[in-house]
Amino acid sequence: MTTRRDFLASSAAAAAALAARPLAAETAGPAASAAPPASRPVVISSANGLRGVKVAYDRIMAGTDTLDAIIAGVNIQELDPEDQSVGLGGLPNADGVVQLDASCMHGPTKRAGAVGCLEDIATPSLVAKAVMDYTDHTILVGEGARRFALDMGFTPQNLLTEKSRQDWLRWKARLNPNDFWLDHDDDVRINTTHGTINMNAVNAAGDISSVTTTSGMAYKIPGRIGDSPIVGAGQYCDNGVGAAGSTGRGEANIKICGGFLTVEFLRQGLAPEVAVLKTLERLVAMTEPRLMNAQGRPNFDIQFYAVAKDGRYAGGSLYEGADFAVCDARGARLEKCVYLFKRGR
Ligand code: SD4
Repeated sequence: MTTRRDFLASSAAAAAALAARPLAAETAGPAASAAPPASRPVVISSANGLRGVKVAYDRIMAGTDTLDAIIAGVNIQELDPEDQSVGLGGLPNADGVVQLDASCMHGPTKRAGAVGCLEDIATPSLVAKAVMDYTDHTILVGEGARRFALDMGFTPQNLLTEKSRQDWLRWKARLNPNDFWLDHDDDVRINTTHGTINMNAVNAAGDISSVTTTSGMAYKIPGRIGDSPIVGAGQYCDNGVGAAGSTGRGEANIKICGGFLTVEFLRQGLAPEVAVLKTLERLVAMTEPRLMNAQGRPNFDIQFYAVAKDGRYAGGSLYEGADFAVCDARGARLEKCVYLFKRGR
């Protein structure tokens, strides 16, 4: 059990570590020493999981396993047709087909499961868990993943909502001014919603799980999978250390195995807010010049979320302004991510 004094000491150490390292000058965010004492259980997620962290926390308090609890949490976004970045209603690929990715890890049993390019099933997080529970494999993709899901009793449905179909048609029409599609709605912005949901939890006994689920990048090339179904990138969990996951540009995360890397930084004893910032630094160092803006910074954003076994947690974003969701004994709320760069500088 981490005492308040232990936590403040580690927060002070984290602040000192931050000060000592060559992070970008404006590295900031909520002061580490302002963080409340760590407590367990705690559930954290990307900001769109605000409802989900509460559901997961309540289930954990009622004795549900951490992975079942957080999957129930992300199911809310997966089944919400209004969330155009996850599950039902997700924006489709370039062919107008919704293809979903998800992965999960269960700390106590050291197991993992994942699906990529899954069609017609609204809850890929549950299919990923079924891969984990019922097969000796880790990742199933495409038609094989779909057939597996049907065999496991999942119900197929059309995941392309009317709203997402209209958004896709608008994107398609504007692709090429010289093609035979007429560009309607000139004043309407093309919807390239970013989203994805990553959720991580530690219970009172210190058992940990993680899950990430997404419809991936809007209008992606058919067959593309992002970081979400890659164990070690989109999420990672080690029951002795902690869990971490990501939302944002998956192509950037895959190259640094960001979920795994963040957990390794926790293993080295770094505080979660330092761990996520160091992962972001590595990501910047691995970014190709073509993706850098005039200031030499990535022209995209990405977030990492981390929870340590003792209940400390943090969210980190490349750019200032991102929130993440937390639920613990103080209730469900959004908190600010620490960040590497201020916007527009
Ligand atoms: C992906 N990481 O497929 C996901 C997308 C995402 O906000 O998180 N968008 O690359």
